[in-house]
Amino acid sequence: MLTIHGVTRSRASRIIWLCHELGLPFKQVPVIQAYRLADPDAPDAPLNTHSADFLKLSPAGAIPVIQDGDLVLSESLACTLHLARKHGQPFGPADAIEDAVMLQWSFYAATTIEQDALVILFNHARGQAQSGAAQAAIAHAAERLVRPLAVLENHLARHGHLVGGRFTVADLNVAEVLRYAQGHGELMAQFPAVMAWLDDCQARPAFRKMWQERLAEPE
Ligand SMILES: N[C@@H](CCC(=O)N[C@@H](CS)C(=O)NCC(=O)O)C(=O)O
Repeated sequence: MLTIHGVTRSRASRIIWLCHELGLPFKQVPVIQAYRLADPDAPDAPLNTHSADFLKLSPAGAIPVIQDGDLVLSESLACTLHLARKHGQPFGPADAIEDAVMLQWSFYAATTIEQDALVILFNHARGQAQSGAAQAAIAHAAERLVRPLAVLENHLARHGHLVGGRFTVADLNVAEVLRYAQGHGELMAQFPAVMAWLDDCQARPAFRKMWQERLAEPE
């Protein structure tokens, strides 16, 4: 059986959402981020990204990691792309061309959107951006996101989905990255097709199941 190492309040959410879409059973090992613990190195600390046993699987010390048979794989987007490809349509590629375009959008999200979206998420989380520095960081990140969001807007307004006219792993990967910026209402409102698509992605029963599980975990 597939094993997912990582709590749901992490990028493991991406893999869990896909497993729910696929109806794929998995075992979850709730490795938690070390930075969320007061003393991750204490002998009685829960299994975390500093734990020696986990570092054997993930030298980078980051969740999520999956074990799928003999394969040990890190990088959340590589994990979803692997599982989608393995299980095929509708979430995975129909052919090499769809596969390439799914990679393209996933890399686009990881390299062009994720960092700035995280700045928005973390600065909102830290005291609702009341400090001037937090507000400046959010404004700068939002400005940088206008260009990739315009690219998405243009594509989604014409095609409805990222690849193949259906919901695929590419939509899932990009939606999960963009979720970090979703709290910036002013930014998102400039891109109605992106907002409608994101709403549709997050209305899917598999997303909602993952989200309920995530909310059930301690903050
Ligand atoms: N690019 C990696 C990023 C992995 C990552 O940074 N994971 C965070 C949690 S979402 C983590 O494990 N942080 C561990 C720590 O800082 O202790 C991926 O997509 O899997």
